Amino acid sequence: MSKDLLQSYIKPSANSFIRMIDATINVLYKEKRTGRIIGGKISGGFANLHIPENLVIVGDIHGDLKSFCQILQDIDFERFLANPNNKIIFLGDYIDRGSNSIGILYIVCYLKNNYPNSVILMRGNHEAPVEFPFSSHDLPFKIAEDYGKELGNLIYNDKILTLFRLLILATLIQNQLFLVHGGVPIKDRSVATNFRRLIASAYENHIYDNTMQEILWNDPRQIQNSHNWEYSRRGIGKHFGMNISRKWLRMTGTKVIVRGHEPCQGFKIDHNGMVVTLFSCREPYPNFTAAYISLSYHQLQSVKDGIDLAFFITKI
Ligand SMILES: [Mn+2]
Repeated sequence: MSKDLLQSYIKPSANSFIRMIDATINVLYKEKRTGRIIGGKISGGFANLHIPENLVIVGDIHGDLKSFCQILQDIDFERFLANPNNKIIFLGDYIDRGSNSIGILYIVCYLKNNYPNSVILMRGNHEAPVEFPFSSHDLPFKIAEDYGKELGNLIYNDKILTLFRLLILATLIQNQLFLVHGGVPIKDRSVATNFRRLIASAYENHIYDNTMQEILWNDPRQIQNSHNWEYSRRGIGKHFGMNISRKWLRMTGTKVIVRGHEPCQGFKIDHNGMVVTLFSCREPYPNFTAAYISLSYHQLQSVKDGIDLAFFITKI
């Protein structure tokens, strides 16, 4: 990506920012209405994909434009995304903490608009609905700073919150990967036969059902108690143990749960290789490392656990 191009993304004018978000909202509405994406299906908040020709996964970005552009450059994104059988999947947490949330939002919208079949935008806890308050959500203030209070309110409340509602909550890549931002929900009764429906409608049900909240906030831990979960120290969401990971892998017929949500040295492996955490920013977390996953159809097909998958992680 050229420097000039990059500069123009850093501070889009209010008009071009609004136009870009509106266009993305339309693309996402259409995707949900038709259920169609090349190489898979979309059903509400659930994306079901065949193994793509090439796959890139990006974890938490948190407004870190430098790491983000490095990843796009590394994968030669224009060539990569021009093939609709390739997929780049973002695990969410595009915004907050770093210095360039607006620029990142603008670029990910640009990518979804221009390459709708090659890009999956998932929802992180920083893209949560207003019913889930949490600290360090600085985007609304940054927007008011850049565009003024009145216009800023309109951009955030009418445009950005609508965009967030349309993001994907979980992506299944057939036989291989199950992707979420935070973790798998702890619930187990009657989930087995209809986990697709549970996730597809998790946003619509989020006021009285915890599925969405847990997908966005949960973390994998070693749990000693018999239910294999405990409340999270984050104050929202839960810690899930190895048995719950095993259950979800069996239910979804996949081999690894891939998630973001926790800073680490690029990646970490939990639950004996059943869970891989990927982290893709550095600016707001200078003591940690940014990384991304990149692999081909045949490479992904050969992955049997998180230890195999880690072989395809590049630190930047
Ligand atoms: Mn997160």
